[in-house]
Amino acid sequence: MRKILVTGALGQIGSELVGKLRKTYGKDNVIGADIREVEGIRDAGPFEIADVTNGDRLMEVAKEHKVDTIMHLAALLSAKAEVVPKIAWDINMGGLVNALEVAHELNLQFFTPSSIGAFGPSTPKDNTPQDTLQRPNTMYGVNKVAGELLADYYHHRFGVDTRGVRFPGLISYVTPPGGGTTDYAVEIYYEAIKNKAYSSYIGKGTYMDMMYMPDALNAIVDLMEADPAKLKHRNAFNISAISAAPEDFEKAIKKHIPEFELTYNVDPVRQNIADSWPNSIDSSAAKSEWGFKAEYDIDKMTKDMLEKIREK
Ligand code: AKB
Repeated sequence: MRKILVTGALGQIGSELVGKLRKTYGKDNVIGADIREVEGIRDAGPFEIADVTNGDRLMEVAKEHKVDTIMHLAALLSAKAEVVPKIAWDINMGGLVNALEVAHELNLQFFTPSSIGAFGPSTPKDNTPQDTLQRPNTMYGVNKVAGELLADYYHHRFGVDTRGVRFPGLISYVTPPGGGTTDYAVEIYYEAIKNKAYSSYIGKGTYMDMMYMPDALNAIVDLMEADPAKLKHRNAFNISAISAAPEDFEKAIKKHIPEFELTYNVDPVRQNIADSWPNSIDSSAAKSEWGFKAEYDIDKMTKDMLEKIREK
């Protein structure tokens, strides 16, 4: 049985991943860690306060709980990182190297997500290959490319079992994202139900990759359980389920809420970031090396999102 430490446990991915892992591996075998605490969090299972920029604290928590796996999720997202680039560097890179050091010293299996943000304006835009040009022009992108390389380095230099995916924009009804460029694709559902209207900060015709959270969580577990002998890549598998622009969400939502109205009020900062990212990425390496598959297309996801938000 695994014993897993999850950093960023209260974030968009962490708050759902911890629950899924506890169902799979047992409640006491998954330790959530975050920089803050919320009421009742310790009733659900083990939880520790830990700032990932403090390597000693991370080591202490990992040793105390005798974990064999670390899933390092704590990070600032793309739009927020443009507002505070130096802080983003400290958290995204400082936290990552600390988590990798813990994995190295304690011989832990390691997961951290990269992102479509690791690509830049000179990357091929359509069906973006697994191995291609990566010259991002955002702090988040610089962090993600450096992170992919660093995790590869810890694998080939020290033999750490590092693994990771390039996540697209993740859509979920549980914990809202904060500070991302793809956040509009979550907000649009809440506003569709509340106001039957949404004003998008991303312009018409701007395609980006997206994925529903259940597919993202399955991808993490499947990759971590994959036979290492089959992995040619390790830390930056392209994975995607949906390539969509705001008007595609509008069309899908209108099937359930015909009066829904989409307008545009483009935010130049987030639009610039979106324009530097691919329209669609090629997930074939993830499919062939560890069997990645996504269950949700935009219509299936939209139906579920609207139902679940209404139930809330
Ligand atoms: C963001 O928009 O910053 C994230 C991502 C695609 O990495 N959702």
